[in-house]
Amino acid sequence: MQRSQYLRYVILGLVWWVSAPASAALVYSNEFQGAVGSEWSHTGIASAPNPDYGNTRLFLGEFGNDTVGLSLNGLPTHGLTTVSFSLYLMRSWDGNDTTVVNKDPLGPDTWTLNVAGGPSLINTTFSNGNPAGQAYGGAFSSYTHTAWTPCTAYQGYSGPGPNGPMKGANECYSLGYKFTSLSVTNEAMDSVYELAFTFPHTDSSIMLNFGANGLQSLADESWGLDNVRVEVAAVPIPAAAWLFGSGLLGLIGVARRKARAA
Ligand SMILES: [Ca+2]
Ligand SMILES: [Ca+2]
Repeated sequence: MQRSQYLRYVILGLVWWVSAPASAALVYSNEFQGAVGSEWSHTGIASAPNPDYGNTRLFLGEFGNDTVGLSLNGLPTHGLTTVSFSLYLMRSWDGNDTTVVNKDPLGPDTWTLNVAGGPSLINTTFSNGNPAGQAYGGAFSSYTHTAWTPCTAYQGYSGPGPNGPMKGANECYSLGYKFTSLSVTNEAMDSVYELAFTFPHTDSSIMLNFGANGLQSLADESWGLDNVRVEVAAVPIPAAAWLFGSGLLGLIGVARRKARAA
């Protein structure tokens, strides 16, 4: 093979490699409509009481100040991992409220997700109506899995916290949970957030820890998970690689011109 022909193949190979899309592979999904496997540290299933669902909207829960682990092994070679899920928040989450009632602080009511031995993906507070507001302020996710209209509650919030209760929630009052205390009776109180995180990860196994802290009892504040998906992908080729690649092509061009001139 002539050197120029060889160079052409190298260049074609480089162009293919740089322009090949990073395809994602779904390695795990669970809608919790059946039995839960040993990949989960907690296997309890709850049913959203909204009668519109006919008791068929099942999810992993209910949890309080628990750490709920998802352990996956045998992942294919990858550079990035994405975890996405529906977070169900039931009853009177207090967000940023630190008021102490009967020696018991109402909050902050914190929810977290981290990768064992890896990054913390979220560490925030949520409020299902407490006017102290919440730390989470994400925009509505574009991903929705039900016909429920995205919640518009508290859009005109002007309270003390940075974000109003239920800011960024995809659903409000849709699960059918009710809360009763000294001041309210059977008040609808729940929200659903569609969350997704992508992070660098190369190990063939992963342990995801979902958790909450600062909560009162389950009858007062609880949470659950649904529609959990884990995907892995190759690292997309960044702009720097394009520049490097085009620089390399330029160098090859110079080398060829020199070879021809010699
Ligand atoms: Ca479900
Ligand atoms: Ca609380």
